Amino acid sequence: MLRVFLTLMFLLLGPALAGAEEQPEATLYRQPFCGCCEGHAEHLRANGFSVKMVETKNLPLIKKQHGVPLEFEGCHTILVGGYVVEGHVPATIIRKLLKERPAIRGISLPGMPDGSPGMSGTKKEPFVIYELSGESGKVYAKE
Ligand SMILES: [Cu+2]
Repeated sequence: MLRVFLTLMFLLLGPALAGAEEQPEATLYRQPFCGCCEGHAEHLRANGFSVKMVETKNLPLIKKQHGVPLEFEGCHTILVGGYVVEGHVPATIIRKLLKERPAIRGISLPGMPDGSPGMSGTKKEPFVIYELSGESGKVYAKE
């Protein structure tokens, strides 16, 4: 009987646990009416993230609270897995961050580069994603 119970628990919980790992929960803070923020949220959802959108009229405060320096500000701020992700960072890089779990506050793709997820236009050069850490200007990844 115990064995049956354990097998059942495994069957019930196994997929749920795996699912939690594969579908990171992200909270995206944006200014009202930001269209490209919506575009980035759609990109993340299409890549298996669950995204909660929060509108705020005081985005600079959110950035300040999570230690995003002025020069690394993007157009919206995402909290995911204990990290802050600033701007239009591609989902693959966020997954890399969540997998590697480096000892940094987060990452940023400053500005709004053409062709980045959620942005229109065509990509002209590799996106440079910076670390948000004590070492200012350290590159986390290029995509
Ligand atoms: Cu944007």
